[in-house]
Amino acid sequence: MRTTSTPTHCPYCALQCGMNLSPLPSGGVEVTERADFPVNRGALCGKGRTAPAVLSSRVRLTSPLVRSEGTLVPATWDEALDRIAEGLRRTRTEHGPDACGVFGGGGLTNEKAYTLGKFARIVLGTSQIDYNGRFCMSSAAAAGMKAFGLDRGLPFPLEDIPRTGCVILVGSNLAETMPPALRYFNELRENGGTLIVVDPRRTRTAEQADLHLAPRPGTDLALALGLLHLVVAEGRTDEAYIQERTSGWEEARAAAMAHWPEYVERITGVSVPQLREAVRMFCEPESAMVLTARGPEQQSKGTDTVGAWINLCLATGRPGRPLSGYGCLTGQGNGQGGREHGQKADQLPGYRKLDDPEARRHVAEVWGVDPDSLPGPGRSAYELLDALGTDIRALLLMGSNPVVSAPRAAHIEDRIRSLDFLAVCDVVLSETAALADVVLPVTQWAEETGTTTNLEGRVLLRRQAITPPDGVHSDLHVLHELAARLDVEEGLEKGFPTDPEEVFDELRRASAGGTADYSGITYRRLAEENGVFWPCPAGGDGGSGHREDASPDAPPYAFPDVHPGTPRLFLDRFATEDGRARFVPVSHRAIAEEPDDEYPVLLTTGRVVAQYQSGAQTRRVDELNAAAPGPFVELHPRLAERLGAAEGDPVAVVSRRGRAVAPARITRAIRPDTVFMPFHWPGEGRANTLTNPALDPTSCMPEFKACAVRLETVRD
Ligand SMILES: Nc1nc2c(c(=O)[nH]1)N[C@H]1C(S)=C(S)[C@@H](COP(=O)(O)OP(=O)(O)OC[C@H]3O[C@@H](n4cnc5c(=O)[nH]c(N)nc54)[C@H](O)[C@@H]3O)O[C@H]1N2
Ligand SMILES: Nc1nc2c(c(=O)[nH]1)N[C@H]1C(S)=C(S)[C@@H](COP(=O)(O)OP(=O)(O)OC[C@H]3O[C@@H](n4cnc5c(=O)[nH]c(N)nc54)[C@H](O)[C@@H]3O)O[C@H]1N2
Ligand code: SF4
Ligand SMILES: [Mo]
Repeated sequence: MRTTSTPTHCPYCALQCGMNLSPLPSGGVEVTERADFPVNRGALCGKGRTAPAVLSSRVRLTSPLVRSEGTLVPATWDEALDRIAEGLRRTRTEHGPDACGVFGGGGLTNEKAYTLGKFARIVLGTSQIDYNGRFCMSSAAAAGMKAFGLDRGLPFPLEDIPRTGCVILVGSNLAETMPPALRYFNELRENGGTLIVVDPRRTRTAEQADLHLAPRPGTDLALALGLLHLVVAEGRTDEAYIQERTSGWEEARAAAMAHWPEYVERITGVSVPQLREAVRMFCEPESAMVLTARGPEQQSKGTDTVGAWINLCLATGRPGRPLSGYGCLTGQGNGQGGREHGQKADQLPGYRKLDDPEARRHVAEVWGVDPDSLPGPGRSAYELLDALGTDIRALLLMGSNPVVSAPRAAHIEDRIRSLDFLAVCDVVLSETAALADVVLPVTQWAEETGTTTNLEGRVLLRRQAITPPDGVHSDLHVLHELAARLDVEEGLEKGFPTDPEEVFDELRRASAGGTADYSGITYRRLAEENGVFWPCPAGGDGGSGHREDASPDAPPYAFPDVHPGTPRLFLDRFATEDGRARFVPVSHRAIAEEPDDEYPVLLTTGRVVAQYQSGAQTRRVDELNAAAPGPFVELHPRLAERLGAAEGDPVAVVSRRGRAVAPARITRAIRPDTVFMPFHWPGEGRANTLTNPALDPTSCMPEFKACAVRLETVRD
């Protein structure tokens, strides 16, 4: 047992707040303030503060479980691993490698995400791997790639926010989803800058804003086009910047000019004077930013929607200028790194493309395999889950709880139940793990070391602070053991080390020369520098952080050839071939499922401060349950009155996918045509029973943020 306090990071969201963990004499661990980490300077939200509760063996798994006569019963690790190897081997023999699916998560460390992708491609030989990040930032990622040739959540550190002139925060409720980040926006306003929040609800975040625009859900694309129209009409474009640093303006301009402010007002419900005011606030200061989160992104046109907000930034000369530009607030703890190193269907490490011959050659060489043996791109997350029990017969799941979090969840639950074989690695018995044939209990954040990449693109070292309980092993151990058991080739497991630093060193080589180049980053640097921003190519020292010839006590990284990392992107050029950012010509289109007589109300979904995601972890923490005990339906008094529902009455929300019931929460903070449900709970109040899996054609993001429903009162 360690006795000193260990500096590390929160297990939950993309802010990756720094914290110190100190072992308690009575067992367990206590969170104390870690002021040296700049992102949160010691501040934590309630989830981070109470995270140690999930380390307790009262709520977490400490033994493998295998299904026997219908129920899950404890088993040894050898039995459980053998069962998984057998399930996967049989599926592969009977139905071919693509009948084995793999589903990962954006909460997994870089080392795990990298190893999971490698395991799928070279042990299982399957193309069928994707992860929950597809449900998260994929639309912003796709739009960023199109426009800038590179996708990194924020192209600048959070510390730039207080010094910019104006921020438009689109569909982010960060007062609840990243509370310590609110400080940056408060400082912005103290410094005379302004904040515009775009959200159909008057959230705690919107309450902080100088201007709150409350569009109808699913209409952000029209809103952004309307703003761009006004920018052009009022002569506020930055022509010199457009000339020098962009391409494609004419088409994008023409598309925007078709979106008259009055037309946009009709679509969005945001008045023309408000549109004009937003344009004035955004264009007058020398610097300004647009930041998006899930509101505009989780739409069946999320990629075009983010593209429209980027167009607005480009037309006004923001990206690649000091204290300015477009950024996406990523979501999960490793939402950024999790999408860079190969657990995504179309991707190889270093943000390389799986269908790029040069990328395949490079990565195959690092892996010691023939490039032609690597499978091609597979299906996106929803498509993969939808294929379970049909073409995909066995699934290995690590780091997600789709029974609660996937769109059209009742259908996905059925698909999962129809699998021949399901193995889940988790820290708790999630709703999805409860359906598995084998469940493996894995180590968690405080019990293991690994790296994550936060929303700023800052790679961080999460350090082990305590010894894991008996009976628990790491995800890396699981993949090592499965590689040994699936022995497609003698000794293959040697390519699956269990030491995270060894994995990271291989990841560095695999990412070298790629878009997300980590080759110059070492554990040692991460420990000493409080994180390093990618891209960070290896310097003349080969990336070890030290020259061979340097004396052991020479100051580290004092060498000019050690790359300092890249806190700010695009200052000289964009990552496109010609160095120019690309406008995308986009036009408004409707959501996939407009309300009609039968389903006249819009449902949107999201989060509350005290619960995290599918709730698998936070629903096991008393203090958080006390603050957020269960689901609810947020609705406007006018809608409640028409329905005949009073505060707290059970309300049924019915969509073409199913029916959910939760108590009414009546508030003027929401548009009268819209209801909101948080998605953290399973069972009767599961919001995802209702949601529409209509996918964005580019990013394959489902439309979590808008579908048609009707409301009914519930009589008992
Ligand atoms: N407490 C808590 N914090 C979290 C998480 C959590 O589960 N709980 N999850 C983490 C993760 S993975 C993520 S992705 C982030 C998400 O962080 P956010 O994006 O801030 O979270 P959401 O609540 O999903 O959505 C934000 C807002 O979008 C609004 N919205 C709904 N529809 C629309 C629309 O059509 N247009 C616009 N402009 N806005 C709309 C909602 O009203 C909501 O207030 O949070 C991270 N932090
Ligand atoms: N309606 C609606 N649905 C949504 C959204 C929405 O806004 N509205 N948002 C979507 C978004 S943005 C996201 S990110 C998804 C998230 O939804 P999920 O993918 O379900 O995410 P989590 O609930 O975080 O699930 C992570 C699981 O992994 C486990 N776990 C944690 N750490 C580890 C680890 O190190 N190893 C292993 N093996 N397991 C671990 C946790 O206990 C938990 O069971 O939900 C999506 N679903
Ligand atoms: S804001 Fe995010 S990273 Fe920070 S303590 Fe809360 S959940 Fe953890
Ligand atoms: Mo997310």
